[in-house]
Amino acid sequence: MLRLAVQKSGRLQEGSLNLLKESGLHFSNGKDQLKTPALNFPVELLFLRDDDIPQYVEDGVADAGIVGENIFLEKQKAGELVKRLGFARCRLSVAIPRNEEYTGTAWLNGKNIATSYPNLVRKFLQDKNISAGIHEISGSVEIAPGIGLADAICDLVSSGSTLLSNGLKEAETILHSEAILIANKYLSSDKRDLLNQLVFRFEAVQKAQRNKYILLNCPNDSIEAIINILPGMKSPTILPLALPGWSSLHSVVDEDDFWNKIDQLKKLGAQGILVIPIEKMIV
Ligand code: PRT
Ligand code: ZN
Repeated sequence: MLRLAVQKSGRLQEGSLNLLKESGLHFSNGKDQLKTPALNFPVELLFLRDDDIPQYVEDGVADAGIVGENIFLEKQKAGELVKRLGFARCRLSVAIPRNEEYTGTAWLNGKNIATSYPNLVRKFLQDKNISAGIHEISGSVEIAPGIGLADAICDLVSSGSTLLSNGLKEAETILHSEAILIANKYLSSDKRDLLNQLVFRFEAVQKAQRNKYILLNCPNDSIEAIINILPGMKSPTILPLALPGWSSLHSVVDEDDFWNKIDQLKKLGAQGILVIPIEKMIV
């Protein structure tokens, strides 16, 4: 049985539970309990505050956990970063009052920075050779300059609207973060094996999210050119249409350059293009 820590409630919870669900794991009614076993895979979920997850993983109370990279790096607990999970993306940034003119990191010399991330801020200041005070607070960091508690803050930003509504502007980004899977460094071989199975499923889900299944009709003399644009996994499937001189071509396309490819395909005479989500993808 692998014990996996996830956030009890908050910004990481939905993404974590969705990933597990899409990976085929079923749970009875997780959220209100402290722990719950999966009904069809030897995993037990522990519901914890995100700040506590790195410690639990270091101690081996949890074998693995899903947590923000920001928390993992800040807490400085022993643990292995197993996989980036691509959700709960944000950045840890230094922000200053909007009416200040930011002249580069030297602006921070002699200033006071309020943050919930003292270790990451200290490291940033050391790397940049800046001497500034760090004022550790656990919440509502963005109000610190306004009430005269600090000259600047360092906090997580996603849309930037919290900074805006508190009269602040982003000056430096010190970390880009997303949800990550971490694990205890000394798992038994049985647990390591379960973790690998879980990672294999996560990867199948992530690959599927990045790719689309594409079907189109094309004149036979365009097939070769279209195969060059849509090489697919091994190679595309070609099926003859009832209409002579035409074929149906099925392939997989990466979502990122999807629109580019659609334009090229249309130029080659492709018609009836269908793009369909993929649920799981194992290469
Ligand atoms: O109760 P618990 O301790 O478990 O939860 P928490 O309140 O400490 O954390 P929570 O749920 O707020 O965030 C969990 C994780 O989500 C963080 O550690 C990050 O990895 C990730 N994440 C992603 C964020 C954000 N985006 C985010 N925008 N965490 C916090 N914020 C906050 C930020 O602190 C600021 O107050 O949102 C505000 C800024 O958002 P914008 O959109 O206005 O820029
Ligand atoms: Zn927290």
